[in-house]
Amino acid sequence: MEDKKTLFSAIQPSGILTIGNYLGALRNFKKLQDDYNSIFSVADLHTLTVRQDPATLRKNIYELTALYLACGINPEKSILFIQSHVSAHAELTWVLNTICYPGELSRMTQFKEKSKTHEDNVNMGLMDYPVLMASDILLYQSDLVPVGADQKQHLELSRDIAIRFNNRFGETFTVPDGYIPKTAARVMSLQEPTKKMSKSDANLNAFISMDDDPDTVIRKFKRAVTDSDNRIIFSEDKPGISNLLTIYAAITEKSIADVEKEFAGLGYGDFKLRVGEAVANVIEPIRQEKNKLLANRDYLDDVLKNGAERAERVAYRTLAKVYKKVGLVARKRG
Ligand code: ATP
Ligand code: LTN
Repeated sequence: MEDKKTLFSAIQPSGILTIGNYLGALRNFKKLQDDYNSIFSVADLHTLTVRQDPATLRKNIYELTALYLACGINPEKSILFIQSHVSAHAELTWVLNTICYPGELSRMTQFKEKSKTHEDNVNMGLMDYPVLMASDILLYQSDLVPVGADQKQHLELSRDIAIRFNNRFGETFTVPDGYIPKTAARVMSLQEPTKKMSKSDANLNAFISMDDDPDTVIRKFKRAVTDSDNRIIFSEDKPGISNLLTIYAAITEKSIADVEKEFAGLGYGDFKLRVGEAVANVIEPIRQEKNKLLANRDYLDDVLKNGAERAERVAYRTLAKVYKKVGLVARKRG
């Protein structure tokens, strides 16, 4: 690999991605990939922590792979692979589990939230989720991890785990930094703008999926919840309007202040239409490209095979180092 810093990120194939995932994470991956040795993963093992229909999961893994590529991840430069194809992720998780504590894991906000939304299936994997995530990051000696704001706490835990291991066993892991975008790090629901936009929301009008066609996008924005006055300004007491301004600013790459000026005096109806059109303009070509790629399964398999081979070389080097540091005996080969 070239002498650049390393970037790692992953997304769960837990459904069709939303514009929250796109603006908060995926879009930044493309922007950063040239400046780093970049590694992107389809976090399929993470997805198992909530109940999945096996056939749908299999489909979503290819959907996400095609979406990464359609969003501009270049497999010639960056490594794109499926997490479960590199078994070192699960193996390092085992070792890191032995230096992590139930108390710190049960305190994680995401664990507490998901324990409520999936109260019929609060399993060990759900609690261990951040340790697997730390393994993903630490295996590649990652310097930078771009994620949305909701992953900040998990990222901090990854840093703590790296530091804890290094202190106990000697310098082993790079301590990673997070990269959280300035705008759109937390895109909110269109129906309940105090809640994060989520691909698993039961209300389909609450999120814009990267698979929505332009008419659907515009219709969903028209229905977006606003408020009763009619000023288009960014303000804490106007979560609906602020969210729409944020989405528009992020998608058009303008500042919030410029966007406020652009819309001054406009009615909410016209404003929502303009936001919808801007979003549709950006995501429609991505949707078309993704569908083209999905039709070529051999190509996707080839990219993933090559990605896993390249990822595995780096990952096993780190895993061997870890096994040695903790006192395991290396297997003799040949
Ligand atoms: P789930 O709802 O299935 O738990 P998720 O969308 O929260 O999934 P991922 O698909 O793994 O989780 O998230 C991928 C990336 O998208 C992460 O970096 C996450 O921080 C980011 N992300 C998720 N939701 C949003 C959002 N509403 N706004 C901005 N970024 C987001
Ligand atoms: N938990 C992340 C997805 C994820 C991830 C990672 C992100 C899994 N492994 C490693 C960054 C680095 C989420 O966004 N829900």
